[in-house]
Amino acid sequence: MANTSLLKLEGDSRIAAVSQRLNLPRREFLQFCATVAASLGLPQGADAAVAEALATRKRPSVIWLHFQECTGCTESMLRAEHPTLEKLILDVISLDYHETLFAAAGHQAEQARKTAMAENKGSYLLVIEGAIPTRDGGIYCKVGGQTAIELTRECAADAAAVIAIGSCASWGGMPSTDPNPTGSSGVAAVLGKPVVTIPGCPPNPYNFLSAVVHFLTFGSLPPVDELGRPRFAYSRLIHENCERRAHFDAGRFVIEFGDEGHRKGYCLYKVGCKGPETYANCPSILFGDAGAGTWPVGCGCPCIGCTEQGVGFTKPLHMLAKVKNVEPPQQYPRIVEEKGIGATLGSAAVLAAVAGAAAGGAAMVARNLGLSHQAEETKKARAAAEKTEV
Ligand code: FSX
Ligand code: SF4
Ligand code: F3S
Repeated sequence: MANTSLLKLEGDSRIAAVSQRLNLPRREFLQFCATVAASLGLPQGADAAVAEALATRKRPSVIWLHFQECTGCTESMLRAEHPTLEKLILDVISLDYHETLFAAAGHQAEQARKTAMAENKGSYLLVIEGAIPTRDGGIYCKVGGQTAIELTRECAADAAAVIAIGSCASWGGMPSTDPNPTGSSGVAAVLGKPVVTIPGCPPNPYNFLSAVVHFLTFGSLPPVDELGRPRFAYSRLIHENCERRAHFDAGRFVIEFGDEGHRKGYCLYKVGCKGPETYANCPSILFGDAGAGTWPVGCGCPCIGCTEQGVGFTKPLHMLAKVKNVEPPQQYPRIVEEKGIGATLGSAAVLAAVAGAAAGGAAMVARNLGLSHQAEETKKARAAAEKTEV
C-alpha cells in the first residue's frame, strides 16, 4: 500500500531543498528515508518523520576516535552508496573530528576536537572505532600524547551518547583474542557503563546510519539489548533469516568447499558457518551495496560470527556452530522426514534441543551432524540431496 504521508512530502519545499543540497533526486531521498525507517522497525508513517528530521534538524556534531583497529569500519562506511558517506557527512551529521578523513593534522586536528567538544557540550555524538589497550597503563595506543583510555574518558564526559562502532570497540574484537598482549577492551568496559554497540568486523554501515538517523529524528539512540546492540539489527540470529535455511532444514549441506552442494548453494553449517549462534541482520540488509546475495553466506562463505563475542575470531572454522534455535522460520516448510539422511540429522537436532539441557543438546547435535563427515554418510547425503533436487 502506498504511504501517503511520504508521498505528500515529495512536493514539500524543505525536501526539495535537502535533495538539491545532497544532489539526490527527491524520490531517492525519500526512498532512503523509507528504507531507514523500515530497517529501524518503525511503524508506518515514521518514514515521513525521518524525512522531515533529516530535512530540518540541526546536524549533530560527531567526534570519531580511532584506536586499535584496521580502519575497516570507516572503509565500509565510505563504500555505502545510498547515499554516500560523503553526502551524509556534509548533510546529515557534522563530522567535526575524524582522524582518517581529516585534512587537518597534529595540533590543528586536536584543536578542532576540543573546539567541537566545547561548542557542542552535552549534545555531540561520540563514535569510537577500535579496541582500547588497557595493559601497562594503556601505553600501546596514544594520540596527541594521550592514551586511548584518557581520550575515551575525556570525550565521553560531555557526549550526548556514545557509539562503539565495530567489534573491536564493542568488546575488544580481533585484537582481544588470546593472548591479548595489549589488554584490548571494549568501550563499555573502559567507561564502566553501557554504550550503544554496533558490532561487526566491519559492521554494516547502514546499521550505524540508521542509529544516527534515529538519534536525529527522536533525540535518542534506538533501543538496545543487554549487550548494547540496537534491537532493530541484532535481535535475530543470522540462521533465522538466511537464504540457505531451507537447505539446513532439509538436510542439504555443503560437505567440502567446491563440492556439488557448494555449487548448488546448500547450507554451509558443516563447513563451519556460525550463523546459528550469531545475532545480526546481514541476510536482511546485505552488505557492500553490490546487489542481491552480497553478504558472506550469500557468496558461499560461512559466517565467522564477526559480530559475536566468543564466536568471531575465537571459534575456528572447523568447529560446528552451537545451534541456538532450530525452529524453522514460518516462511519455510517444516522439516520433512522423507527428505533422507539430512532430514534425519535435522530431526536429531530438533530432538536434542527439545530434550532440554542446552549444553548436552548442543553436544548431541554436534556429534550427530559431525557423523556425516564420514565418507559413507557423505555419499548417502549426496544421493538423498539429488533425490530431492528434482
Ligand atoms: Fe577493522 Fe574497525 Fe574490524 Fe575492528 O572494524 S573491520 S578490525 S571491527 O574496529 O576497523
Ligand atoms: Fe545459513 Fe549458515 Fe544457517 Fe546454513 S548454518 S542456514 S548457511 S546461517
Ligand atoms: Fe559477519 Fe557473519 Fe555477517 S561473518 S558480516 S556476522 S554473515
